[in-house]
This record gives sequence, C-alpha cells and structure tokens, in this order.
Amino acid sequence: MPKVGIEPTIPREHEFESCAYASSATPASAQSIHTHGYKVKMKLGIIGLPQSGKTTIFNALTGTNTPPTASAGRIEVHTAVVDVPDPRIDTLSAMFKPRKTMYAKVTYADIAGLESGAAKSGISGTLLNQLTQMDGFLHVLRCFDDENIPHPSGNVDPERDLNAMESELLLNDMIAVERKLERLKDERKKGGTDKVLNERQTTLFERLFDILSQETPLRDAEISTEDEKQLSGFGLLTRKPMLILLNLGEGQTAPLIQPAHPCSQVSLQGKLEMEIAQLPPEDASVFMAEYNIEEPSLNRMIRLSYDLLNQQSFFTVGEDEVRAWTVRCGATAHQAAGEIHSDLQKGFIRAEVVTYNDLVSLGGMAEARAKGKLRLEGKDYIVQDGEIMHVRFNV
Ligand SMILES: Nc1nc2c(ncn2[C@@H]2O[C@H](COP(=O)(O)OP(=O)(O)OP(=O)(O)O)[C@@H](O)[C@H]2O)c(=O)[nH]1
Ligand SMILES: [Mg+2]
Repeated sequence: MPKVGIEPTIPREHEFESCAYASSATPASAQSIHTHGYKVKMKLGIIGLPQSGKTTIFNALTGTNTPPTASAGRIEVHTAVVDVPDPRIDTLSAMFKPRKTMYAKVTYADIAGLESGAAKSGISGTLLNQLTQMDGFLHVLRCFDDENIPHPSGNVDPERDLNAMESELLLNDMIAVERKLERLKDERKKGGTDKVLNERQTTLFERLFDILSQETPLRDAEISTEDEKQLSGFGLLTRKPMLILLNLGEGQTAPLIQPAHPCSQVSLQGKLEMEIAQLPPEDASVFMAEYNIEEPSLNRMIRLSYDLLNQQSFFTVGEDEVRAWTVRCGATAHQAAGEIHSDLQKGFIRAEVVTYNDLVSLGGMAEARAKGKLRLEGKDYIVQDGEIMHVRFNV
C-alpha cells in the first residue's frame, strides 16, 4: 500500500510575528500572514476600544509580552498561531505515543483600538484593510475598573461599548454597500457589462442596505450560498462572526450583557490569564491550584473561537504523529483528505473511519477493525467532529 510521505512544515507553538505598516501606506503584504507552511484558515481579529485589554489577551494567548500596537502614527498588527486545546488529542497522544502531537490551530491578530464614532467616513483605510481580512472577531469589552487606566468614554460600561462598536461596524458596512451600489449604477449607465450579474448584485446589495438600515448586522441575515459567493472578497465587517469577550478585573463576576443582536459570550480575567500564561508550566499549576482554577478560561475561549468559525476537527493517528486537522462543518471525506495532502485527495480510494469513543474504548486501530468498528467510507461521506480517519489512496 502506498505510504504517505508528507512532512508539512509546521510553526512552532505560539509562533507569532509582527508586521508594522505606516498608516498612510496600503499594506499589500498584510494579505499574507506567513506561518511557514501551515495553512492559515481562521484568523480572528481581536478588536475593541482602546485600553480594553486586547494586547493583554493576546499576551495571554502567546505567553509573551508584545509591544504596543499603536505608536507614532503607525499601526502594528501582531499575529499568533495558537493551539486549540483538545483533551481528545491528549488521550490519543497518550495511547499512540507518537513522535509528534499536533493540535488544531487558530490565528489571532491583535489589532489597534477602534475609536467609537471615529469619523463619518468610516474606519481608516489601513485599519479597515486589516479588519476585512479577518474571518471573525473577538470583541474585547472592558469590564475591569482601574482609575489609573482612563476609559476612552469616561466610565466602564461594557454594554454601551458593545453597542458603540456594533454601530461603528454597521456604519462602515453601509458605506461599503452604498459605494458598491453606486459602482453598479455607473456600470449600468456605461453599458457593456454583464447585465444579469449587475441586476443580481444590485438586488443583493439593495437588500443588504435595507438590513443595515434597520441596524441589523449582516451576520443575522439569511443569505443564499449563491449570493454568498458574490460577497466573498467583499469583506463586510458585520457579516463576520463575533465572539464577545468580557475582560474582567480580578475577582470580578461577569456583568450581564444583553446585546441587541445575540452573540456568543465568554468572560475571563485577562490580566490574571496573562500572568498564568507567562509562568513556567510548573509554577502555573501551583498558581492555578492556589486560585482554585482547574483550567485557564483562555482554553475555553480558544475552543469557542474555533467553533465560532464553523470549524471541526478530525484526527489522524500513528506512531509518527497524532494530529488534529481542521475542516469546515459539513466537509466530505474527499475534502478532508485534501486537507492532509493533495495526493490523498487526487488518489482517494476510501477512508477508514472510526469514532473517537470507539477507538479509545477498544484501545487501537487493529482492535477497532477486529470489532467491526472501522467503517469504510466513500468520497461523499460527511466527516463528523472527532472522527479518526485513515485515507486509502493511490496516485
Ligand atoms: N486592573 C486591570 N487592568 C487591566 C486588565 N486588563 C488589562 N489591564 C490594563 O489595561 C491597560 C490596557 O491594556 P491593553 O491590553 O494594553 O489594552 P489594549 O486594548 O491593547 O489597548 P490599545 O492597544 O491601546 O487599544 C494595561 O495597562 C493593562 O495592564 C484587568 O483585567 N485588570
Ligand atoms: Mg493593544
């Protein structure tokens, strides 16, 4: 049987890099977040008002201390590839004792603070360029009070801040949609363009404009897969999924936030989480035991980020490597194979599939096969979260 001889280049854990852009320049290079061979699939932009704790959260995610994101008229964006903690991977790794263990990954970008009510013309070009490239947002809401750290609006009020930011994003989308409608109108006047496409897009963007006029974010709108295609590359901000993160002070309980448009929420003590992340692992365990913390809340936040983007994991196991791969929910076995390697997709014959629970309770692939728990699935099989897959292929 052919062997899979792939050695993807993989980033170091928590690898991050920073890119600095002069605020006047169009950052063409901002398109790519290099991760040394690792395909960046999900980029979550950390957004929020100035001084809400974005960099603190970013530092908690990376266990580092990064410099500030805005200084002397420059906008800096720091990105980090972060492992998605998954106890299933830990168990599989203990079972197979592989040379390498790979978790699924999420990429976070620490983006400079957004001022609310910035300008009637919308968010500035450089910042907007960054935001449109994200697949979703982690919206940090300041809940901690600290008289030494002034709040840009004078006092702490997370619900107000949430609404202000939503309005900002909405306004920005309205401007973008309006401009698109104007361009479509110009095209119609000039003629010579694809009339059917123009009509289709005009209907779609007029509908989007109506939705936005009612102050409804586009993520709440029903948009057909066909129409969705028209929007790809358009970077509408309120279309992107958003996870709200309540950044609590030490010992503070999470306030009740009732967003006008529901979003997933998670709360954590950003500064405390950052301190834990910066400790050596032994000290972190002692610290967590003292504070009665079972697991850093950050882990929960990372898992929620992963779910937010409609992603799921399937696993490959062996002596060489135990690894979580990321596919969107609803992906087929054929697509999942392509995630591992294009040869596996091209030469796909069958996938051997076993559920995580069966594999763990039976103790190994051979045992699962003997008990008839290893299913043979074809190209169109819809992969389920947590399944272990072995692709048979021939190229
Ligand atoms: N007391 C307290 N201070 C915090 C907490 N989280 C963040 N801070 C402090 O608040 C200040 C701002 O935090 P940052 O993480 O730099 O905020 P930011 O959102 O990145 O700010 P900008 O990049 O300027 O928009 C820093 O001095 C942090 O130490 C918290 O939970 N409690
Ligand atoms: Mg910052």
